[in-house]
Amino acid sequence: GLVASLFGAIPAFAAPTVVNSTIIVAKGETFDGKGKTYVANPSTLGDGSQAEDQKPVFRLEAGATLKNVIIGSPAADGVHCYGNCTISNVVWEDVGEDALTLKSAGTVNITGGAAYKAYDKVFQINAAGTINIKNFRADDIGKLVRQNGGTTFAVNMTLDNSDISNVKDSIMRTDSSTSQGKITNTRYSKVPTLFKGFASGKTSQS
Ligand code: ADA
Ligand code: CA
Ligand code: CA
Ligand code: CA
Repeated sequence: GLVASLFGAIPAFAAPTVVNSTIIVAKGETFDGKGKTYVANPSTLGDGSQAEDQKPVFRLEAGATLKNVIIGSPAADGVHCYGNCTISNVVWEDVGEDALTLKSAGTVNITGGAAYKAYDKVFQINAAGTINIKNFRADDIGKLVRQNGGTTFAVNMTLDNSDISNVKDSIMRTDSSTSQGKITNTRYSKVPTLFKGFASGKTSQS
């Protein structure tokens, strides 16, 4: 009927897809959400609070790509990357425990998209590697990138051409003397500290 065809024609009005069990993007595969919104089932994945050990909405195996996805609320533990992953035009409307975690060594390339309302961390780095963030927006967050507290492996963090506002702690934080942070061409508003915990000479900003 008329109502059904109107809803079909206007994707912005589509109901979110409730994810009951983690969506796995296999090695080397691409998941294209085509702009749809995905939310966690709070009773199976997690309620998006600060409780640890919630499950991710998406799990990316090595070399996988996630694109054109909106992660709504609740977001549980967001996205987990097991090795290299590509994140393109992914928006976290209300980050859960955190937005994305690097779970095993690799490079995370994040281009476009945004993250909002992260009580603490947006990108959690639990393994050695690189995180490159470009053309991104973040607002109302604790930290943009946090290398897991107390870890000493090397993480290379870059942020380019982005817009970051209303940060409680810092943009990039580590406890590792070998990690590096680099911020270029980025606009800030209400960001108290760009870098925390880096050794001298390991950060740059221009
Ligand atoms: C905290 C916690 C870690 C890990 C991390 C995460 O930093 O101490 O053990 O769970 O969160 O990956 O969310
Ligand atoms: Ca955590
Ligand atoms: Ca939140
Ligand atoms: Ca987490």
